[in-house]
Amino acid sequence: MVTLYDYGNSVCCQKVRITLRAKGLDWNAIRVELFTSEQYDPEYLKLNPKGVVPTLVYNGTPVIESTLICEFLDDTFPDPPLMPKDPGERARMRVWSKYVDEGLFEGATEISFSAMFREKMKNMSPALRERRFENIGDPRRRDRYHSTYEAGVHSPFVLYAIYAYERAFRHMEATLSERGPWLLGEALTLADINIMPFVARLSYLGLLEAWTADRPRINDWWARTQEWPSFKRGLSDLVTEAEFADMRTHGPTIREDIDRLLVGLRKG
Ligand SMILES: N[C@@H](CCC(=O)N[C@@H](CS)C(=O)NCC(=O)O)C(=O)O
Repeated sequence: MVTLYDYGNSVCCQKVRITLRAKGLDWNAIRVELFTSEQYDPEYLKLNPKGVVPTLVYNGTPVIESTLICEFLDDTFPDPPLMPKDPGERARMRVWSKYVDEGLFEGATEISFSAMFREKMKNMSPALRERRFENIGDPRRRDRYHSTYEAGVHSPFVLYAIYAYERAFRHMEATLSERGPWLLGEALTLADINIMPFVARLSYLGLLEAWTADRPRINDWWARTQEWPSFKRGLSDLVTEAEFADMRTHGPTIREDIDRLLVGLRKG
């Protein structure tokens, strides 16, 4: 029995849900309300000491960290395989999870925060807002949230986010031109699944073009991704109309700033 502690429009949960769908698995979903800080409930912290989603529980064993959860699912349910057997190819696959874990995750959060969640948080009571900033006392995370809350798109964390996407997309375009149609070649792997929610988020915010206007191979990859049934069933079908509308409305408000910052970054 697979249980997933989940939150609808969370990029990390989306990775896991796509993988579950690709494996043909059903799961029991338990929604953790991030905006009312249910992730800090002491019982939940026993499963996930970081106080974040997702957490997967399989036969009583909790597994945390979305990248590790996806690999765990592939090890536990080998059909169809989503990781190459060859160690060199496997290392190549993990380069893409590194991009996510060392830049794109924070990047997607900061860009979404500056465009959208920031507005939502302005309407919270100060006590609830502070509690959300605090997380479980992680000072780096608190400073990052504070910075983007105060300065919006002018926070240095948004600049780091834009750079993280630029670096990953530069490599992605070059890789797809050498091997495609997927990141490791013929077979769709966890490399692609890892990246999917992060491209989807920019696209739904109406911002993807800022990076990909002159990157046709990423656009082809994204078009193929949107047609893949496991992507639809694990991600796009589960985003609510209200969430789509929020992203569509708020994303474009930071487009000019993103363009300006990208120009600066590309000049070096
Ligand atoms: N590296 C972790 C990151 C998990 C994470 O931070 N998840 C976000 C949602 S995408 C979360 O739970 N945030 C809680 C919060 O914002 O307080 C993973 O990949 O699982």
